[in-house]
Amino acid sequence: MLEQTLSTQQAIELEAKYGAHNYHPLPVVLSRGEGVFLWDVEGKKYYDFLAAYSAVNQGHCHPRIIEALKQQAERLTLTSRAFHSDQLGLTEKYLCEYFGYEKALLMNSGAEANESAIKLARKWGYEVKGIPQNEAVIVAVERNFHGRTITVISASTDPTATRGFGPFTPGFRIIPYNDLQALEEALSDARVCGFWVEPIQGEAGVYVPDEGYLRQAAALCKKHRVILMLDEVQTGLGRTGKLLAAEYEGVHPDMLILGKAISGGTYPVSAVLSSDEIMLTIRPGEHGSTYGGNPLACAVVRAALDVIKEEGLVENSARLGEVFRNRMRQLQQKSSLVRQVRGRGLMNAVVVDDDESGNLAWNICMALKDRGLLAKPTHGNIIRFTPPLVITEEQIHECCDLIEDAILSFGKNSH
Ligand code: IF1
Repeated sequence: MLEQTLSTQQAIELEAKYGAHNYHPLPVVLSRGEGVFLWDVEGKKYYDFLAAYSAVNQGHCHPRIIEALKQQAERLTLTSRAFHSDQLGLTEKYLCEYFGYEKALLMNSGAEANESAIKLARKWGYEVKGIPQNEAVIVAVERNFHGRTITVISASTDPTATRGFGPFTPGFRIIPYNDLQALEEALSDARVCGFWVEPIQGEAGVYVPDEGYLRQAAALCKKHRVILMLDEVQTGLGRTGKLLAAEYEGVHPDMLILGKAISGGTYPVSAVLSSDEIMLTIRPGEHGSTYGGNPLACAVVRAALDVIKEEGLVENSARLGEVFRNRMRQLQQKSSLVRQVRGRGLMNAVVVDDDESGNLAWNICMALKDRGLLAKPTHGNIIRFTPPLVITEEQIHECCDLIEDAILSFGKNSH
């Protein structure tokens, strides 16, 4: 079939007719991306302020990463783990040295990395901590988001993520986020093998816990011999102004879960990094994945992580995150529609004065789209702003001007 250029309407209709309706996208159909920019099928240009939920920290179609993808794609893309490849060991070593761990397990999606983390924590619980078989408990927190698979959503407190998908996997204890007393109490149960948490809750709407929470949680995990399982799929790789959000608290988690920007938005890759003691509890034939650690994924990961270091994306994220939040706080003074601004680095959210319907947040995002900036609300009245980390200060100011203009166009400009 000839490559036909679809109109926005045609593309949306095709998806409606032939695709699962598991998303409610903004009515924009994108056909090209470069750096912080996206173009729709009508050629309109946008700033991308979602960056595919932090998978495109390096910017769209980064030439270094695309080149690595192309080179490897013409050599060898998949052997399966039935055989070795010349890419996997190199990449496992690269990841271990990059983040300071003894072993890496490469998977494909963030959910799969979290599933693998659950299996590792349980196996370690039985074989090393001595928890009775099938009694291991993993502690998770309210408003968590770790993916969409059945075991992962078994720990979810979000009815939208769970309704109609039961029965669920047992072995999870849910406690409030940012509550050390609840954590201490939960960890005193000798059957607990892991504490599974995001350093900053992304999907819930960029919830930053109190200063010290993560550090004291790590200390409690050590005291109770529980694995600290940090899900940095979204917060990792420079997004929050540090290579890992855990660094704000000087925490080096026993188990680090990565995804999204680990491959710079070019190819699905995820990983669990941990110690020999934990990783080696899984033996040959006990876990795997057809595409896990494939040569193409490996080549892309090394290029994607090189880019983060060589282009100073962590520092850029920290610096421009401050600039962005300052601009949003100035806007808060001008408009009663802006209820709260929160975040770290270039992982920010603006809470608008909206009812739970989220109509205002949605309409603001539509007004932003008309002005050439793409963002999407989460949980009704929270608009997440997470641009690629390659954005410049000048572009941040231009985008803040667009955001200000859009929000002020909804009236209620003064308190
Ligand atoms: C959707 C959310 C963001 C994640 C964390 C694991 C995963 C994610 C902290 C799973 C994935 C994505 C999934 C996507 C939208 C997006 C999202 F709103 F769903 F929660 F980013 F906030 N841990 N988040 O954020 O990784 O399996 O998707 O590769 O499912 O709607 P995945």
